[in-house]
Amino acid sequence: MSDCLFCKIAAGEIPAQKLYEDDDVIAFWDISPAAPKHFLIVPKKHRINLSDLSEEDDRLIGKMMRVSAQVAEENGIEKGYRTIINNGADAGQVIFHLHMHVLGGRPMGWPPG
Ligand code: DGP
Repeated sequence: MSDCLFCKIAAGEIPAQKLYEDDDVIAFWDISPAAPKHFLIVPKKHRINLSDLSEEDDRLIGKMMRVSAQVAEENGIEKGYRTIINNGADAGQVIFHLHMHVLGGRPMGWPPG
């Protein structure tokens, strides 16, 4: 999508501090971290959020989950981290390109706010 920030980051048109990239997904540090380690896993395909997925995306979502664990381990938070998808404005989604937050490096409370 031409006017999407995360599409532009995925295409290399806007810089980000990349942690991982392959043909399907990219991971980069969140610009506004909510934990000592906070990165995002983003599919390169434009999907608005979970509600925008179809069956053809099943492998992609599986890869996002696996890559989150790999990048967490590479960045020293494998003993405990939280993955979050803010799905829709009421859940706090502000960037309408699907992304998974991965947060670690501090104790996490429950329930989340
Ligand atoms: P959400 O509220 O789930 O839509 O989270 C969007 C996240 O995206 C938020 O934690 C801040 C992050 N973010 C927004 N703009 C940029 C950017 O230009 N670069 C990076 N690295 N992260 C961004």
